[in-house]
Amino acid sequence: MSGLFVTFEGPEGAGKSTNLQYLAEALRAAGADPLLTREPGGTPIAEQIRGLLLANHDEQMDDDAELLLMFAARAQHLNQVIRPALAAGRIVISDRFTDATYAYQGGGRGIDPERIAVLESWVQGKLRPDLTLLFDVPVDVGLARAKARSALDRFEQEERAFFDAVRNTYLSRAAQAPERYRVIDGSGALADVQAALQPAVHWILGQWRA
Ligand code: Z5A
Repeated sequence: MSGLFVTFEGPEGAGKSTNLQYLAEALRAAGADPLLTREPGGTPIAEQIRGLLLANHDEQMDDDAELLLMFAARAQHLNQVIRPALAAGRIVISDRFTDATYAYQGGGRGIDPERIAVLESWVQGKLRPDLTLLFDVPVDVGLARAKARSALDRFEQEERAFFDAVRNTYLSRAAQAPERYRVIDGSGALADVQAALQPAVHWILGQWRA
């Protein structure tokens, strides 16, 4: 793989989508042509799986079904979009990836991370992000932003303990692999968050030019 794989992670309302667009503009201004994508989703089939995952249903979704659907969408996304773009040397920026599975299905739902690791190896082989930007916000701040923006999806209706576990799992994974993660405080004013992103912008451009 000759491209660069960057992922954006964090709890709801952390500002991932907003700052992803900002990063993309900064990269384009420097002459790069990043591919922007998201999970679950990123291809027509994977977007249909996303619809299933985020919709509110009368029937409760089984935790294992949820986990497997995340990886089904990921397999499609990886093979149709991410791997070809990396092979073509592009910078790929994904709004969420497998760290979200560890945080939501592992931390939030309580699924054993070793089971997630089995699926990660199966679907991804050795492919892992080169850089993960983790936008961290207190749960109350993120939920207030999400509520102000739109109707709540199936995940956003979870209990407070679920979101605490999601946030703690993200932070603990970042602490265990500091070479891959940059933790960015997403709770301040947008200008401050974007200032905090500058070192990552420079790092990505440095890798891309190398
Ligand atoms: N999920 C999973 O469980 N397992 C997996 O493996 C994967 C995903 C891959 C995807 O939903 C759901 O799937 C997600 C996890 C689960 N759970 N939920 N919910 P999604 O993609 O629709 O939702 P999201 O990823 O949580 O994104 P979000 O709620 O849209 O949050 P965001 O992208 O981090 O934030 P934003 O859209 O940039 O900003 C939210 C609002 O806050 C918006 O109105 C902004 O204008 C505002 N904002 C952003 N930054 C600021 C600052 N700094 N100050 C003030 N206001 C701000």
